[in-house]
Amino acid sequence: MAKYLSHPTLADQFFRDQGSARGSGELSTILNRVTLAGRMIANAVLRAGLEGKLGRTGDVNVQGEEVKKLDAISNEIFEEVFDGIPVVAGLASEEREEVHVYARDATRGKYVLLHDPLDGSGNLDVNGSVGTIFSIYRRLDPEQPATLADFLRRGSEQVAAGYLLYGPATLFVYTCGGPVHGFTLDRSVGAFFLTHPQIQIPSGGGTYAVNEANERLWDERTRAVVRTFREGRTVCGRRGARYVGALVADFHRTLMQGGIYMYPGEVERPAGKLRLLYEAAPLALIARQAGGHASDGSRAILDVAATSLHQRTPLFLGARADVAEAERLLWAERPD
Ligand code: FBP
Repeated sequence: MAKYLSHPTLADQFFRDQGSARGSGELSTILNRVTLAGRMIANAVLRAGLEGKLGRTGDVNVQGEEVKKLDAISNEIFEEVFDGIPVVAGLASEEREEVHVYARDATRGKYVLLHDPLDGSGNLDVNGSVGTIFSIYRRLDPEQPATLADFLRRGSEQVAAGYLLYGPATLFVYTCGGPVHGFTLDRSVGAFFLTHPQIQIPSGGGTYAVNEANERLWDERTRAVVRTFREGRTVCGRRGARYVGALVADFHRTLMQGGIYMYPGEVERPAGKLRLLYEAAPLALIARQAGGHASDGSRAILDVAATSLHQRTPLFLGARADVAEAERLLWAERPD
């Protein structure tokens, strides 16, 4: 057992070892840059109250949502961190209407990265957990300059995806299409160490997470689904209720303990609130690789081909049996 190292396995060495079969090492470089951006955002979140960076910028983003100061700062951190390396040709962000293509030699940059730089930012001013979600694709034609087509993809084409969770500890969870691995930040040395290798979603137990205050917005089928989970009448058995209000935090609990996260469509907003490309699809890849599933209520999230950058989707995400039960209830002959 190491005497001084927090844990024997450092994230950057782990990425290289895992990627050695792939050879190029470019994906490892990108993942290391994501953890760098994550450490910078974790620090910005930690110090925001001390540096007057809580609250709003006064702007409204493409989503029609008020932008928090830390939303803008986190997005700028990503743009700066990835500007310095040639392997990423461009970024797409919840906070930017258009894709951000780096003005340099177009034949470099085999990859593009999509991200929600600060998910759950409504929690910031109350010191709640928040997160970052990222998704990486190989470009369609690296010989050509990056275009919107490189970003409008099907989730099953992702070469890597994951998230950072800024909670009591800062965690980094990712997959490159194989197992899901989790790392914990040792702030004293600024390094991530492997603490959760080969994560699998437990098949039983856990929680159901949904904003039940939205019940008035749902159709009867959706109300029946949530009522069945609330009353413990699903085929999976009883689930406790938890709702943090940050997708990353609610999903991480589901990944570790089991159950389901739901953000259903609404009568007036059938696609719901969450975005396909940089919220649902990356977490859907994590869920699948951890033995779980993600659905929009009828289709697997990973099968949905994006047609616009900020398109929304209903989301049922978590243990395979729980998501299947939600789908069954949504399409049952008549709501009970
Ligand atoms: P952003 O904060 O990045 O816009 O993410 C959307 C989100 O905050 C999720 O993290 C969270 O699960 C959900 O919205 C909460 O929505 P609501 O407040 O309507 O329950």
